[in-house]
Amino acid sequence: MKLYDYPQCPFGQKVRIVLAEKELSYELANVDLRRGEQKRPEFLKMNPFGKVPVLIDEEVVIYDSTVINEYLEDEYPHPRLLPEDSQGRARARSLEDYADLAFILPVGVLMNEVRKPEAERDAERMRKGREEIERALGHLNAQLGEQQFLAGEFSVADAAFAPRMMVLRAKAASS
Ligand SMILES: N[C@@H](CCC(=O)N[C@@H](CS)C(=O)NCC(=O)O)C(=O)O
Repeated sequence: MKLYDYPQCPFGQKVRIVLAEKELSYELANVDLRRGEQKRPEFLKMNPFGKVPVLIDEEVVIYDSTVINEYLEDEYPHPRLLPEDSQGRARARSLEDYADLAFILPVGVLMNEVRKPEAERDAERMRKGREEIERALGHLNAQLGEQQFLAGEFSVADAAFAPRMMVLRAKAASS
């Protein structure tokens, strides 16, 4: 297998967690997003949206982290990263979607601002970002309750939250 990715991309990280959990070996091809390599014609042939990650498994080309993780689950079911029952599967998938849209994106917005020199930061954007992250963390805590994982055993939902959660923890520890 070959994974086209960019090291800091949280969506690629989601896929790499799943590949690691399933102990699958793969070749990593770094796509330099800063140089626009994702918009080159050769790359657009694999993903018309011009985004990483993209996975190639023999003749199969798959883009979008959620679709890639579904493919890996279908093709390499051990260990299982989705619950067996449809209710549990729906829960894991919904929480993975929530991680992508309501958590990964605002953390990215906040990180972009924090990277800038203090005088250039957009205070309003940071405030909104923090608010959205807090809302997402509140939802996450309510969903977790006393459980260690979001949908029974470790699943694609936990894999989706983990990368940005680690960035937030590192940021909190250093500030
Ligand atoms: N829904 C996609 C989102 C992928 C995505 O947004 N990738 C970003 C990097 S983290 C990207 O390739 N951006 C380049 C661009 O938009 O030009 C997924 O889950 O794979």
